[in-house]
Amino acid sequence: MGVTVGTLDLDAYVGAADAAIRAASSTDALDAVAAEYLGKKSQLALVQRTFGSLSDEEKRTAGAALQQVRSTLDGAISGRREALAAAERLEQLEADRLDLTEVVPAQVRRPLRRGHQHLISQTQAELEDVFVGMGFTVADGPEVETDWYNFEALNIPPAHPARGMWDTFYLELGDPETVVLRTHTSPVQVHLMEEAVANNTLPIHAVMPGRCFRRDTPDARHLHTFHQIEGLVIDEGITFTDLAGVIQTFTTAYFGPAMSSRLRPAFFPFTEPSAEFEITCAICQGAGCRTCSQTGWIELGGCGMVDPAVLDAVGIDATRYSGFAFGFGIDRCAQMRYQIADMRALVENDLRFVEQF
Ligand code: FA5
Repeated sequence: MGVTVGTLDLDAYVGAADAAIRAASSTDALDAVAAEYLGKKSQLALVQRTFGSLSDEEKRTAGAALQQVRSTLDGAISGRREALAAAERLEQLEADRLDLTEVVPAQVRRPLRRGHQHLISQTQAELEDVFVGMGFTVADGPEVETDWYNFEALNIPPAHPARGMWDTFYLELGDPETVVLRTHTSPVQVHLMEEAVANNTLPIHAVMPGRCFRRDTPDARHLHTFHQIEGLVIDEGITFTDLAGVIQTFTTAYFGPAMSSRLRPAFFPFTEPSAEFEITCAICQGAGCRTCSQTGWIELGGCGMVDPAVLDAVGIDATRYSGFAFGFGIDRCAQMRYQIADMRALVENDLRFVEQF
């Protein structure tokens, strides 16, 4: 027979509480069980309040028995609480686990914001494709050049007035004014010719796209960092007609047949004769505007027959070989094809502009 205090059978009370503690399936449910069996309104607390009518001896015995019940149930509750808390932590961990193999259903998936190539890169790729289609190879060269490659090997000696055509950024490397950010892609011609001579791989039919740098003040059709695509053909029996034909083919492929163009005599120290290639300004259709400085024409590039002095400088036999070269602005081509009134828009990184192309 168990101990009874007042009307409360303590063994039965502990048994019922134990069963409820074990049945509690969450820490919240366990809190409720604890309140029911040990809280202020529990039967245990109610019995305690009747102690006033007991003798001192009875009080001591009953008090000790109730204390025993309390500590038994406290122990059971905290044991159960630990087990439940551990299980809940595990559940949370499981829920938080990142499943890298998970396939998110299409209707839940957020659309990917996929970037795309900048218009200048697209234009470069498109121009390369046109030339590859004509049998040219694509070559690359350094953006930092020595004075020799950027100027001297191209028949532009130190005091030559033509140096003024290219406002140069000099680097503080080596002797003063000997290392430059290339002002045009023409020095890549020199690298290719040297390689072809060294490896005995003439003829050359190549284009060389890349970045160029000049101390130009940016305006509607100039940037300080821009892009050119250089072309070089060195072979036997090459004439100016071949040059004109190549320019005609590539500009028609890029701009379409409706574009009107002209070749104007010009001067470059490394070509003779030399010309500038111009097209009708696409912004004003030739009427004259701010972009073309009211001329109605936009220069896309320079070209000419490779000067025999340049062939001599790299050791190519000018009595056997001849060639032509050209250098066109890639940014300028894109500007005219997409009728961009101010070239600076290409590099200002305004997404509303860039995303149109
Ligand atoms: C040259 O750079 C010569 N190397 C071209 C050449 C190559 C002539 C081979 C003969 C044989 P020019 O400085 O004119 O030439 O530049 C050629 C083209 O590059 C220009 O017509 C223009 O389209 C582009 N360009 C030049 N400077 C800038 C600039 N600051 N910003 C944007 N485009 C430019």
